[in-house]
Amino acid sequence: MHQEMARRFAVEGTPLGCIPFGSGHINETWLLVTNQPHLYILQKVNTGIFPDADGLMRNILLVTAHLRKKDPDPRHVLTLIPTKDGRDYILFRDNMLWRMYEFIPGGISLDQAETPKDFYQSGRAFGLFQKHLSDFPAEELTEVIPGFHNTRMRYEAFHRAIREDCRERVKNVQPEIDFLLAREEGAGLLLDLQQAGDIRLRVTHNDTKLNNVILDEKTREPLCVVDLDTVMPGLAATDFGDAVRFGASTALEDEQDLSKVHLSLELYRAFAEGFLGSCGDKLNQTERETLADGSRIITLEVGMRFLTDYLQGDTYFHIARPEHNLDRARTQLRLVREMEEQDDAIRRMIREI
Ligand code: ADP
Ligand code: GN1
Ligand code: MG
Repeated sequence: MHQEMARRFAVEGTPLGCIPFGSGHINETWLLVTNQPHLYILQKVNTGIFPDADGLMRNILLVTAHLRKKDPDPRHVLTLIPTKDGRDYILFRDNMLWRMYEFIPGGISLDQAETPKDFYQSGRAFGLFQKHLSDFPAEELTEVIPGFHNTRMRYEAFHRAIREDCRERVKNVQPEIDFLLAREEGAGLLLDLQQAGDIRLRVTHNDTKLNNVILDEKTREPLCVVDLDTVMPGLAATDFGDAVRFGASTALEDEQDLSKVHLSLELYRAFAEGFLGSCGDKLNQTERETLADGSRIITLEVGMRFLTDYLQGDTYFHIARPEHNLDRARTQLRLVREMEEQDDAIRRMIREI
């Protein structure tokens, strides 16, 4: 199927083959090789998760056009490859979304920072992304997944999964459930501040994992922010926090040996310096003061989403082993605990920066 789809796009040269690519949990991604040096990224977007394919692609077209005005370097912004009949993407049988991007040459995408500098650079990339979109009218974007980072709604889904217990897995994870339930009350903090008008909706990325940034493989400078499917109105603290949850851990997101999983304040600081250095002047005082809350709350939320998916039989995130989502949930809860323990130090550090 993907070979057939690849042939429908207006690529240079003749497609030779597709190689599965990247470590995303949602879409299917291939590197398309042709008989020319030019490479492409082919993706089948998960329309079970993103049912509004047109709205999603419209967001990406709007946002990339805006970013290109700020920085015309082709390696710095994703570029869609049109189909041979001049469309921006293929909606096959009304529900299968296929698209192609220029491959960003000379870049790397990391699941773990090799040095704090790498993570600092990813902070710069997401900070610049935020800054460049700070004058984009957020209301023009479709909310592709309503309530994507509405932690209260995520709690409701979690409660439902526990009640239904369709795979009879609740009995395996009572300590993890208790951990999450004990923190439900504080989880709406950012939502309350937003409702009160103290922090505002901005155009945010909403999935700021380190592997969603391409760094130059030689200089390790930021090249391009990718994975724009979830770009929509959101909160700066969430973008900041999601990056830290993934990248400031001393282990991979799915590490099974929890003794290896710690929050590194050195990495946290590196990201915060990069991020705030690029967009700190665009944020108001409350936004800056709630960055630490953002990292704790989003880590809690993602841990809960992994556990919810485990309880529901692993229908959302791609898994490679039976308890993969449970392993992921456990690393996140471990990080939440350490964020709580180090809360004072984290706040002090952010204030210093
Ligand atoms: P998912 O939603 O499944 O995470 P992504 O859009 O993030 O899908 O793509 C998966 C991975 O493919 C990314 O993490 C990145 O490493 C790589 N990738 C995506 N687009 C490009 C691109 N245009 N050039 C180079 N690598 C890319
Ligand atoms: C998913 O697509 P990917 O792998 O970059 C998920 C994020 C989670 C992340 C956890 C659309 O991101 O919200 O934080 O996994 N994306 C979606 O690793 O749900
Ligand atoms: Mg991704």
